[in-house]
Amino acid sequence: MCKSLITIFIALVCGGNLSFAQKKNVLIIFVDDLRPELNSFGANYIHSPNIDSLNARGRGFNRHYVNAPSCGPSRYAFLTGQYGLEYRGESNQSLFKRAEGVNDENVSIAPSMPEWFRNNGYTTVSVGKVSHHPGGKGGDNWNDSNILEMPNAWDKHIMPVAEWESPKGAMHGLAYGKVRTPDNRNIIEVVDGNDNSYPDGHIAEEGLRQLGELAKGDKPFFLAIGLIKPHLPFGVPKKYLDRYENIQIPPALHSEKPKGKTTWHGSGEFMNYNRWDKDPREDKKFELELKKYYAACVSYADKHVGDIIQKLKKTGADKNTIIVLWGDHGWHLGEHAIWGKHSLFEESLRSPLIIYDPSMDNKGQMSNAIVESVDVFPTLCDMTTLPIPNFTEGISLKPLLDNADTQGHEAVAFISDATTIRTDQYRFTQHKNGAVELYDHQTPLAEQLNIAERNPKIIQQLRTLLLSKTADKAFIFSKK
Ligand SMILES: [Ca+2]
Repeated sequence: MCKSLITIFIALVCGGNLSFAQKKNVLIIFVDDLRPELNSFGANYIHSPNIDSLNARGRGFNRHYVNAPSCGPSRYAFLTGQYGLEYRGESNQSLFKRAEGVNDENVSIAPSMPEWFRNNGYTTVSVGKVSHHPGGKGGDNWNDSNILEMPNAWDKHIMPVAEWESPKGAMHGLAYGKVRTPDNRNIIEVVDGNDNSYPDGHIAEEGLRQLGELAKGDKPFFLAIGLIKPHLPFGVPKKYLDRYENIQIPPALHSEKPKGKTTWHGSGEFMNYNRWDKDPREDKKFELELKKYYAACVSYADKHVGDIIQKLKKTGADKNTIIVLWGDHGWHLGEHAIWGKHSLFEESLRSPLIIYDPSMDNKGQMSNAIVESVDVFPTLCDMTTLPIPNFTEGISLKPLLDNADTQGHEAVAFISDATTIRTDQYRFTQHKNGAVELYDHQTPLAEQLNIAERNPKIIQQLRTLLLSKTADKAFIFSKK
């Protein structure tokens, strides 16, 4: 009796509904290393009908920036609503480092987004690569149940490893269970097989299974499904590559290596693959071939996005489910002579974000406002009428969902030895060694011309803004 009264009281406080079942469900689809290389984001040579269809029904954010240009720290920011500057230098270990604090009763760590939803009556499930390690476990093969990346976050966190045998093996898996090794690491691969030739087929299937079960439950659900492609290696079933056989893919718009101190790097992650001694920075034919493989991997991921959304519709839960699609960072396909991510240029930081709510107005209108990944946590709380936590560093995007013309705000991002802020007009980057970069996006050369030297006043203003947005943590650089 007493318990049911408390339940009703909590339900009333949490938004006026009489039961949790009336809360909107949340379905988040993570796509690894997906830059806005999508038809509806302007890359008209890409076949991405399912993501485009979601975009046409929801709100696409044309200037969404991640808070770090690498998988681990970017997912940290998205999943906690905090920049995570205190973990800079931890790179893909940042959520594990946070978990050490969560597991220490003498340390107070704010709940993550899934934990917040779980504490507020949601069933939370992750499938695939949601946090950095697919399945969310540590250890040598990323399958040690005693080492969790996000303690308390999930009711279930699943990684179907199929014939790859472990989450670590599946992460960079080649076709049919082959695991990437120093001797077996071709950068591109094509097989005449079905969708399950690569791990994403299995992740999507498990995602559909979980979706079916969750839709039957009496609690609202928070389901995150993380696809691994188009992450390297660019391996893909042939039918997706065939789509690009007669398609002209344009070369990189600006492929020159930048002068002076920047966050340019030599693309070690990429160059480490077997490339048959070819370098796309010098070999135009190879450049275009790689871009086709990236495109094919996007189409392969898009197919799974379509299956997940179809399944949601079949369950009937679509009428009460918010859908988010998020790329965990951008990717240079040769721009600034970089192949990969990890820089603080636009190409590494800009990624697709789409938010769909069945009840929203002005569907399909793209927002051109600057927004950042830490905004998603407060936004989803706002949309589901959960309390908006006071510890997130983001801002609810609900006003932008209500009206696509609403203004955004500056976006912060960092790597271990530099921090950047993007405003409507500028990108300002401060390096640990004191060097600065300033780019004016209202000029044609944009990030190809560093104008820092003749604009000390603008730099001072942007530095102050950056410090205020990060509670002064922007320039606490790692000791590495
Ligand atoms: Ca990634």
